[in-house]
Amino acid sequence: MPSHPSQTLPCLALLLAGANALLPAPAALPSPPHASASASAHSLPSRAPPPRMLQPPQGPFVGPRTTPLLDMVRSPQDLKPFTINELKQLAHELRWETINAVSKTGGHLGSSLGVVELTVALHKVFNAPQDPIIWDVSHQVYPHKILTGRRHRMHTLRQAGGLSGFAKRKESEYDNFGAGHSTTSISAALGMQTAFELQGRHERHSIAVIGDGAITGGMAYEAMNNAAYLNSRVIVIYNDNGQVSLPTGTPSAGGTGPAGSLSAYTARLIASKPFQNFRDTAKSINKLFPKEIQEANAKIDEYARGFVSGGTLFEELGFYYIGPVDGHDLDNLVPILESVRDRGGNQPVLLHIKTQKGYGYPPAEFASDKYHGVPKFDVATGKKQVIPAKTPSYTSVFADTLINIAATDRSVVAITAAMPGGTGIDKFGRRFPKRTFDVGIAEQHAVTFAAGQAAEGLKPFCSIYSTFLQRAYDQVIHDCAIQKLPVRFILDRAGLVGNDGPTHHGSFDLAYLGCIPDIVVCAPSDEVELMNMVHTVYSIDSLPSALRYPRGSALGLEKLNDLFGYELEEMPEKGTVLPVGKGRVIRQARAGAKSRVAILSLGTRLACAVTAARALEEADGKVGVTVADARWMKPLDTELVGKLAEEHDILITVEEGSIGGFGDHVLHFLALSGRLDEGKLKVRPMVLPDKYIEAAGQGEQYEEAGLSAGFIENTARKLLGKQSVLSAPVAAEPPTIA
Ligand SMILES: Cc1ncc(C[n+]2csc(CCOP(=O)(O)OP(=O)(O)O)c2C)c(N)n1
Repeated sequence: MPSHPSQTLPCLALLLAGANALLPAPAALPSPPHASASASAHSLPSRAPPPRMLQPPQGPFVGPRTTPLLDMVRSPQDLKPFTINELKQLAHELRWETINAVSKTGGHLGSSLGVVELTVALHKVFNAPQDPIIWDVSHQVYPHKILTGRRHRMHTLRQAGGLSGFAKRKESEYDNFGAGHSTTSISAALGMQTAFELQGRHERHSIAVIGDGAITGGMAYEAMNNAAYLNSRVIVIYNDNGQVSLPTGTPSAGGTGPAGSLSAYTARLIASKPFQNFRDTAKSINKLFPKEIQEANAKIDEYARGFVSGGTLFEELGFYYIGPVDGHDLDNLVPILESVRDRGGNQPVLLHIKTQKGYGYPPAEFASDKYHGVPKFDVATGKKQVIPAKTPSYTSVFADTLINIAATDRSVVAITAAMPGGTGIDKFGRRFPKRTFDVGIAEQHAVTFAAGQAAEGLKPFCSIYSTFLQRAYDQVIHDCAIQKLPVRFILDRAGLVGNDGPTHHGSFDLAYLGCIPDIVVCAPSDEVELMNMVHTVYSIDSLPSALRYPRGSALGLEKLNDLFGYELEEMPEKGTVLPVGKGRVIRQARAGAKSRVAILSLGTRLACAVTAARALEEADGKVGVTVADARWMKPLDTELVGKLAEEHDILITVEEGSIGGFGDHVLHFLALSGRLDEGKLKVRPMVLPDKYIEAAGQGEQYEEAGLSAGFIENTARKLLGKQSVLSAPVAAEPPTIA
């Protein structure tokens, strides 16, 4: 085993000097490492090359009945004495433990299964948490959680009060850096390594594990560039599994190939004819060495590939590149990681491993989305427990509307940053492949790319989750708004998102967009309004515009007719262009009411506002409640706001966003226009509370945030001097900074 690659590697390096001349021409992708078609009790996944699965694999899929080795691991210290064979058995038990746990909670399965061996190897070789292991995105940390003392809590994964679905510093000392958004790991690891070096803790190692998706983000290159400049000994493990973008999110979504050219590039580095010839030569030269060195070199055979492809991008960035290595092969992975750990010198290292997403669980391997994110499922059959939605999602209403518009206008293009399934852009892409751009996990680039397209006369719809657009804030201002370039931002998942928790809530877009001059910001209250607003932003050619809507299902005909007074027999086929900056009144306060309340809502909380209004009027014949839908935050319908303020005693604003958003724009206008001067009008903005709302069901989160119908009703009751109908008084408490 090469305990000191600083001795063995230079031998090989010398041998291979000049190898760059033999750089292989790009070749076909080698077949990925593969699991057994079905796993039986106590059997390890076979390493035999797989037959390509054309038919769904047949179960039953069963894991080991007992987990003797996993039972011994309370912390990573417990697995240190394990032999490689024992580590393989541990990985097998860990894989099935992960499958069983996620089958009961739902979660990110495919990515976790792909890194089981890597997780075991890292905890064997490195000394976490003193050696921080930083998982990029950290959706693949379930095996890490199980090995680091959280096995007994896996049944609470992503549930209220339970384990987070991501790495979280406050959850465990082994989660050295939290995440949820991608491409932060190398910067964080470099920062930590720099701290160790400054503090004289030279024995420590910082390791970033980053996928071929996450490495499409620009920050990775900023960090790598800086790492070499700093002569840092940071370690980067590049987990290359060939899935960059997420085909998840819509039931019809198919698989998506890599959106980045890097993944394809690294795949081509391997297995070309000249390369194979070269390796044979290298092997025969190797035979001239003493036996121990031969063995060491054989163990790190994969190193040779790195030398052959000496001109790789990573080496240009100043990294010592090793790979590609089979990331499921513990026989190689452990000694290679030991070599990386024990190396001398002051150079950052990048170890390139090839893995298979969903590895070891045939239904996940077979599925086009590799079970990236799954609901609860039956382990034996792989069948997911999907409760069919009765109404379409807002995402699909958007996608269908955009498809209709694009059918008549060839200048309409759609952009996604690695989220084709989640944003509905996959659907658009199937219809208009040439007008669809998946740019990888590169939100900043997506926005400026769209700005460039707009500058040359295209009509870009740039669909990015609200939370991920945070990444591209300056691009929205500097590249779009200042230049008045008409990019249409479609912000999906605006508001509370449920089990992904705080890193994924779309809480801030109203606040961060509202303060930018020269941008239009709107939020539909229902699916008909969404259709109308897609048509409206399509028609806005003089400014950028942003349209935000939440995760989840639309209301459906029955509720639309009942709550909002529509008289629809079926959904309209297409939307109409709305007047920009004009809201609408949904219901008027009952005539002759003694106490008059106005609820002004922006977005889909409107349904709750109507429910609350009905309850208030029903409970007291002297109370009248008007409900209005603001539709636009920018430009604000000041005429409507002014009228509501003048004709009511109480004005409550409701939105699914943080402080600083719609309610503040209303208050600002009321204050500046003097409508608060006499002190008669009682105003209450209902916004998300000033804290991070933890993972839970979306419904539970609305309750916690105080944005359900009951809370709206209660806020009005309090202002009317009536008794609370809820145990918690009102949502609109002043924000505090803890
Ligand atoms: C900034 C940002 N944009 C988008 C996402 C959504 N997202 C989560 S995982 C993922 C793909 C990650 O691919 P990769 O890094 O290769 O990991 P894998 O799931 O393939 O193991 C994406 C796009 C995100 N988490 N962060």
